[in-house]
Formats: sequence, structure tokens, C-alpha cells
Amino acid sequence: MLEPIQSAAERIKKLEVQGARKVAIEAIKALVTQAHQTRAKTKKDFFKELSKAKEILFTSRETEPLMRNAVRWVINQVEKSDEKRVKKLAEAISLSSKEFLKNLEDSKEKIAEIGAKRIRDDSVIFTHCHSSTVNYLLERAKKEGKTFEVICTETRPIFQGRTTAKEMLELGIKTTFIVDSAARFFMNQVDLVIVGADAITSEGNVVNKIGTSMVALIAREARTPFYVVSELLKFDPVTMYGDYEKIEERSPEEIWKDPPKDLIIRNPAFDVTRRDFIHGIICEEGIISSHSIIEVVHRKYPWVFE
Ligand code: RUB
Repeated sequence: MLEPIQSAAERIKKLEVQGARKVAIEAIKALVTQAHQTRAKTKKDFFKELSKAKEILFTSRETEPLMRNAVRWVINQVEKSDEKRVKKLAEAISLSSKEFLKNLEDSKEKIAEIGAKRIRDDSVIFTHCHSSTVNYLLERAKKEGKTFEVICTETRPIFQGRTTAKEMLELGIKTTFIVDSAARFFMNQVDLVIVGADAITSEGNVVNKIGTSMVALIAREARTPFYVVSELLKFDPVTMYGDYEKIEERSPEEIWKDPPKDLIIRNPAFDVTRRDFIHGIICEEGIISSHSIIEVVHRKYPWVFE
């Protein structure tokens, strides 16, 4: 009955779709397909179905507030309407989704425009994992004629760094690929670290791919500026009311398929970088300090707190 939602959730879970932006976009698109394929006859049943859809999507990956904010916004927009006809409600889901996705696209452009200014000629940029927002910023800098090179980590255990490396090469950017543990070895050659984000907490801490906080520590020790690029909607409102951001723990098999018996393997997907290690968050409103995240989100997206 919720086939489009189930299959999107499955793709997200298996990392066939990865990175917070792409996850949110996949979820929104599934919601639209679901709304159009609904067999609900009444408004009440239609929203019951969407509520179930929401639950399935939310549990596909725990550390994805952008997806949660996106799904919540789209459904809330339509829930407010007086419309009773299911077909019209499904159309309204499409419209709200389009609006949301357009806003997300605009944010990406803005972030790239602002962030590209921080890329200097002949500089070395270090990144970790695969962030479509980071890569888009670097693409923009390259198109503006900046000359720079990139060092990227392979990003164990799933090697998202390979995607980053391939994309950089396609753009004609000189790229060096290293194991995660070589980060300190190379950090003295780096001018700027730029990473993406999965979540930003109310205290201005950033949750991103496992290993990010280690890169931040190393960058601090080497006195290399460490920037995070993120849409403001990666802010997670639950952190404001006392909950911690949940850190997804993935299957041990990703690390070792056939491990010795009794070996404990832990595989957290993300870690938390404390705000003190972050030079700035490059978002659609500009480059902001982690400390001001609540104010900026409040100004731009007050509905997040509702
Ligand atoms: C991806 C990751 C990315 C952020 C930001 O982790 O940590 O840095 O999601 O990506 P995973 P984007 O591969 O486990 O999803 O900028 O594309 O939203």
C-alpha cells in the first residue's frame, strides 16, 4: 500500500541514496508519488496514510533532520487547507514539494556563491566523505576560474570519498585520495577544510560523517580553518528541547564481513564536532558562527520551532 515510500526508505537505508540533501529529496519525491497513488477515499484516511509514510521515512535513517523538516513542512502545508477532495490534496502535496525543493536548490546556489569566495587561488582544500553541497561549492569555484586542488579521504567503511574523488576529477580538479588515518600527515599542506553536515544542534555542534570531528581536531592543531557547509534546515529542533541528536549505528558487516567470533564491532555512521572547532557555518544566509544558529534559523524558518 505504501510501496513508493517503502522502496524509497529501503534505498535510503542501503545508502543507494546518500548525503543529507539527496536523502531529503528522495523522501519528498516518494511522498509525492505516494500521494498520487493513494487509495484513500477521505481526507482523514489520506493524512493517516501520510502519517504512516512519515514514520517509515523518519526511521530509514535516524540522523537526518533535513529530511524530517522537509517532510513535516510539506505535510503541514497541506494539512492546513480546507480542501476535502483527496485528488486535490494530492496535488497540493506536489505543489508544496515543488516549493520546498526550489527553496533547497536556491539555498545550494547561495551557499556555493558565498563559499566559493573563500577558495583562494593555488590553495589546497581538504574534505571528508561525500557532500553534494561541498562538491557544488567546489564546482562553482572551479567555474569561476579558481585554481586549487583537493585532498579527500576515502571515508571508511563505505568509501563515500570515492564518489567525491570521481566527481572532482570529472570537474578537472587535481585530487589526492588518502586513507582516513592519513589526515594528520597531510594537514600541514592544507589551506582550508570544508565538510558537509547532517545535523546542527541547538548548541551549534555539527553532526557529520564519522571521522569529521577527528578531522576538526587535527585542523585545529594544525591551525587550518575548518568550515561546515549546510542548509539551515539541517538544524534539528528536538535538540533545543533536551533531546540529543540520535547517531545512527550501522551494521558491523560494513566493517568486516566475516569477523572472528565474539569480536565486538561498532559502526556509528556520524560523530559530533563541537562548535569551538568550527570557524564558520556557510549557509544560505551567509557565513555564520555556530553560536548564532538558533537566531538565524528562527529568523529564516520560524516554522521549524512549531
Ligand atoms: C554523508 C555525509 C555528508 C552529509 C552532507 O553521510 O556525512 O557530509 O550528509 O551531505 P552518508 P550533503 O554517506 O552516510 O549519507 O551536503 O549532500 O547534504
